Amino acid sequence: MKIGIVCYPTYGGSGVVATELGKELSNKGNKVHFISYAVPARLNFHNENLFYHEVGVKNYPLFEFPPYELSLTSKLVEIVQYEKLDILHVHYAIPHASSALLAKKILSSYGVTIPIITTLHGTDITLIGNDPTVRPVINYSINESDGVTAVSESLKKDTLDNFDIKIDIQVIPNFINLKRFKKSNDNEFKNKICKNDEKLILHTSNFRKVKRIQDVINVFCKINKNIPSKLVMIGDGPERPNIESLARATCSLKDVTFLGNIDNVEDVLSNGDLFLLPSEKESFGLSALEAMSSSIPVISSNIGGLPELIVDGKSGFCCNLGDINDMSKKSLFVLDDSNLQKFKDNALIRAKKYSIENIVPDYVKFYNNIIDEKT
Ligand code: GMT
Repeated sequence: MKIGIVCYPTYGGSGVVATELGKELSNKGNKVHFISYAVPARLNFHNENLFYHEVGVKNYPLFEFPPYELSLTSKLVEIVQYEKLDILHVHYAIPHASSALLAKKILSSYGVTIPIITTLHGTDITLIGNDPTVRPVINYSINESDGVTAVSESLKKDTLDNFDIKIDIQVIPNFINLKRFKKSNDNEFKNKICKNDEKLILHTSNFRKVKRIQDVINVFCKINKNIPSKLVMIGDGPERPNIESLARATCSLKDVTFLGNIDNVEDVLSNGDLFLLPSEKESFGLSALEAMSSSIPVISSNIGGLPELIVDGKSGFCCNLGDINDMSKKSLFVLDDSNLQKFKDNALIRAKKYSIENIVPDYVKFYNNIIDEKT
């Protein structure tokens, strides 16, 4: 199959899912063409089946804003036509699905048919979906796609509840490469941070408000009062300065480390004891799955897709949003030496359900059904 993938190239979960999907499909012999404005962050390997096409945006004095969507549309028209793609898989309704739909119309005027699959990852539905400046475009882009997937039952429900949806939405969850995200026995990273055998607590995100990172700090402070522990924060984003100030004001600074964005997240996760994800919205929670694959139990909020992923009381706990006391209490329970190994084992068992080998074939089946139906 020849597949075009359109995604955000940044560190966010949607870009990671799109990139890992494309890499796996190319390993299976499909020709995969990534189309974006920069090389996707995890597109760090190459084989003869992988291609990247950059969308260049020209800005003329006439335009107050650079017209990215139009450049993307034109690039899609070019690549579908000349690479003879069988299907376009776009991640996010706006602007990717809306651009792809315009490209499809243009291509049909040349006699070229291209089915469009849109995957919903969350932010377009749960955060910006109700904004009247984009709502009609999101609604239209979902309904006019040839196939639509959502990354959790919760996101599917939110989409159906908040939009006027006429198309069936298939749930295909996030997936994980268990060979890459795995517990390591050498403790190399942990030994550097936890010199006195403290417990290693971790958080990864893009430091947006919706992640409620202040809860991570506050929960950690309570853990730290009871158990010798260190907190390592991975990622970067708008809230980082506020959170660093909060950490300085409330915790023992020598116990909190901010790593920023790093490429080798798996090395840090490979020695962790507990992962905190107290988000206000989380349509799936890929970072929690990466932790669980590394045998790390997760304490999270009970919102979005998190309760579908984390088996409460087994691979971690899902607590009420913002309930710092409950999150701290449950963290201490998990970290207790008589419980920790069981939670770690269960986290890995749960992650195996979402292995790349289990989930990617669902996308392939979905592509084939849509191609058969629409061409
Ligand atoms: O979590 C983020 O802020 C990044 C965001 C994105 O748009 O890349 O992630 C979303 O998609 C991921 C992949 O499907 C999901 O695992 C995340 O839960 C989802 N984030 C939110 O819903 C906030």
